[in-house]
Amino acid sequence: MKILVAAIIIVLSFAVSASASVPSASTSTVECEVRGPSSCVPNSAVVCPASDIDSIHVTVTVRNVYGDPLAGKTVDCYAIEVSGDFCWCPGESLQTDVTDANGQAFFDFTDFGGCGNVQFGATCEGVVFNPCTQILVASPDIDGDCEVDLADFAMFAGLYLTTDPCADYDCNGSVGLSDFALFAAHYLHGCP
Ligand SMILES: [Ca+2]
Ligand SMILES: [Ca+2]
Repeated sequence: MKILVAAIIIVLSFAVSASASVPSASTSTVECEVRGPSSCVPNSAVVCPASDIDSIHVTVTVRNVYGDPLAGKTVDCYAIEVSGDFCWCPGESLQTDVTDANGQAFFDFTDFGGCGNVQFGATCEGVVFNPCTQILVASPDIDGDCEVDLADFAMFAGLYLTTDPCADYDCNGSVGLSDFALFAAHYLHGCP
């Protein structure tokens, strides 16, 4: 009997210590924040493949089932295209980092183009976390091929004086001269 009890205690304590180091999808979080100079921040983002407008900062906090932060965990963070067409510069759509003492890893998604809705998700040791809320993204690379070129200019011209968010780079509700100024400033930009 004593041996059985001892065995049960050992098994239970092993199970507790094992789950204490296992990431939990129910307590871990993925939070996205738009940062940068455009007037669309913080509600939406304007990006350029040359990474010289806004960026989306993602904070992943890894916790175990008890809610304790887990340090030293390798996190994969990736873009999820919800709608629209996007282009990601090499190494941009999937990034890897290790959590710090607070169980946090940080990622910045900057070098991409296209228009539509994206969100960002993360996995850690095979556990898939809930992605952050969707973010509307616009870019002078309107067609999402990582080059701001003549094809994008033709699309911009077609959207001029409309209310299309894909070319409303200052988020004032319409596509006008100020949006064209931004488009022109990023003409011929591509991946770094
Ligand atoms: Ca393009
Ligand atoms: Ca505008």
